[in-house]
Amino acid sequence: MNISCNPNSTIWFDEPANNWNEALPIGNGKLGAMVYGDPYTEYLQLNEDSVWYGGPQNRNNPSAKKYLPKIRELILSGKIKEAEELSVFALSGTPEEQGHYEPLGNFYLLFEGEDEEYTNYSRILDISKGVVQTSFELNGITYKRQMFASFPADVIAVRLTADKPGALSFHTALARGHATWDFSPYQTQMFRHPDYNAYVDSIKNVADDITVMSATCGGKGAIEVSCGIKLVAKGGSVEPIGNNLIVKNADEVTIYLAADTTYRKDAPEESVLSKLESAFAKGWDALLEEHIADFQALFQRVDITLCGSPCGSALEPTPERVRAFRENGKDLNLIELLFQYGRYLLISSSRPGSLPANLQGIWNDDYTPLWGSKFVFNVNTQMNYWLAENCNLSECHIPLLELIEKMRENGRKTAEEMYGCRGFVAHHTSDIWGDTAPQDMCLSATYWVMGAAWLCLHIWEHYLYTQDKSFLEEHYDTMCEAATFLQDYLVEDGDYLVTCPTLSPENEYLLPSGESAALCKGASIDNQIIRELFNACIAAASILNKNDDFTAGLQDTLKKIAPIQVGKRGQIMEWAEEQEEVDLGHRHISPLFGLYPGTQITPKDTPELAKAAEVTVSERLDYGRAHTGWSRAWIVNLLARLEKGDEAYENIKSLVRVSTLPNLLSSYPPFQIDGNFGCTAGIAEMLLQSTGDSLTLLPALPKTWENGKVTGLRAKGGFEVDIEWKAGKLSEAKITASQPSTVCITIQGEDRELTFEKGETKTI
Ligand code: FUC
Repeated sequence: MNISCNPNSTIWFDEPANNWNEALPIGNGKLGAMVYGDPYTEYLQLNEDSVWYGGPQNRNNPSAKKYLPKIRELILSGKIKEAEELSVFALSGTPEEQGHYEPLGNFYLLFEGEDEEYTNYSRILDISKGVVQTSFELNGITYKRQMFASFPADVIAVRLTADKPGALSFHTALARGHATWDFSPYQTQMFRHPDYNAYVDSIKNVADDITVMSATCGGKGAIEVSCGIKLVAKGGSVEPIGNNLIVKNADEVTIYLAADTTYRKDAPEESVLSKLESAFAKGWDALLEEHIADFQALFQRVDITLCGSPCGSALEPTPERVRAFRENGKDLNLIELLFQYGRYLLISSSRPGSLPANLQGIWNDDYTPLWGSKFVFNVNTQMNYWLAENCNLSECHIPLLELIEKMRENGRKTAEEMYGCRGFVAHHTSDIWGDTAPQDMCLSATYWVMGAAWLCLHIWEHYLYTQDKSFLEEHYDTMCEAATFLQDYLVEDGDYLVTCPTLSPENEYLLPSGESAALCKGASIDNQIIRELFNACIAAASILNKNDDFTAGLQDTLKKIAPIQVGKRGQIMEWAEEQEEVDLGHRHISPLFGLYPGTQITPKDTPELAKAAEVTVSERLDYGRAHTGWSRAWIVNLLARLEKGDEAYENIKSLVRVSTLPNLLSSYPPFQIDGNFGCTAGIAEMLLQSTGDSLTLLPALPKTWENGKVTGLRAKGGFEVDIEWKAGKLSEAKITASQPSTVCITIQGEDRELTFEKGETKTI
């Protein structure tokens, strides 16, 4: 198989990974690895998406209902510090932590030899195929390793070859603990592997060619994990000794690796063994062919070409390209690569049947990762899916939509037990059991009840793009239940209904006393989410012919939700009343929810609010933030909606400059995947925007992207769109409608109306 060296689909290094930030990710949605590629110690750091500490629990605070009226009274009468003090005791989860994600383990191939020099080294991830290839020369022999994670077979497959017979001598080691600190040849090490197997139950050779590792994640009713390898050698010998497989003088070796847990399977080891046998029966060539066909069926739906300034060269290793781009910002192939990398990462971390991409997708090497590597709903998890629909990966959205359903039952209990409300609620994070109680004791994040409401907008988005009415019918009640919770949770405050207690994630304001505070009533983002969700429910009801008392109730409530307000500095107000921000450059840009991902602020329909949104974006940037990858990516999407192409591109450059690791993963720091996904979504948003009734082509095209072409983007209303431009002007667009429709097309300021038959393509 040939590996691409296209500058827009290749990430490569001319040396092995020195650390995780240089390793290369592969994944099939559920099972993943970071590939290090050391000639002497090949290292695959492994993950499986259901390897989590803990189990389902009821953490709803039993005192919440009793103290809720008091907390509300304190907030409404301005006694914020007292309300905060009480909320920490009465509203925090009991205990305050949900489960957290853990690594699956480590897989090593330890080669014989004593540190001879190797040459011609390369380690390549071909994102157009989902294959990593390492090659190098040692003692006059060229060695090659290829690996991929197959979705259809649910295995990682590894193939080792050499251009001289009998050249492969190594042993395997499965482990679950801290990664080896020493990649020097094992034969030179006296003390091998401290803490190497700190978190494992057993590692055994269960056959002459199969090793199985078992582990328990920890906590009551803990998840049990099984991970196995099966090794097939051509030539030479394979001998099981201890819990290793010792290969001597083989010509070629293939290894299959599978993993399962009790989260999905009653007998994970049986399942692992059966996957290993099926992969073995199929063989490397057929598996690889099947993998590439499966992967490319998704990946190749969208293509992008940006020209206009000197193009980059894949001949330079990726870190060099990034370094050069930081200085001159010229390599547009790198932008194409970043765009497609987001799509690659979503295909590799979120497939039907897998769990949603967490804060690190699936790739994490820490047993207590930052923020538990959970699902975080005050922007991060949603951002992971901003690209799913417009970048033509609708199926990859499914795991998130399933998690919402998993949270529904728990969310009903939390709503009732903590707040005495109907409907279902989620706070700002969840785990794989769909936990909905508050997480942490963080005043600026924990006591926020808008998680389910925001998430349910993904149901509506999925419908808008796919026009799949049966999907909408199936999930309509879920959206309504999230709305019902809010109907009950809202309290009167003068002429308005407000959420209370709440906060504006994760910003703080100054009280007259000079102290900072976070709790408040009626945060602007809450009002915007309520409007977006209630209007989505009303629209869905009309599509499904469900107009009834329920939607009439939503209409009544909407009349009492405060409009978006403009503050003293000309900015969009973040709180119900004008407050002095503690941090004007805060990374969260919550008050602009209505601009993106929401639909309430647009330059065309609400020019004054759009102007105020610009002020807010500038303030956030001027005061130095947007420093995390995801915050910068949100800014890109906001600027795209404001039709500011050049500024959006400047922020993509900053994302590369400040928040991109050598392996092109986005950095919070540390690695957090939302920045990658948000960046891809933002680039698509710069080229195409849609509402269902309208399509805007090239709404935010930067000057330096003079000529280019994008194919296969999706638009709300069920359209697929190809756009080509020359000298900054549209040259051709091809629009295909999935159903009969009339749509207004805006091309660089000019509107025209087009009517489509089902399946019809029109070229402009
Ligand atoms: C939110 C953010 C943090 C971080 C975390 C995972 O709490 O404010 O910056 O991204 O999620």
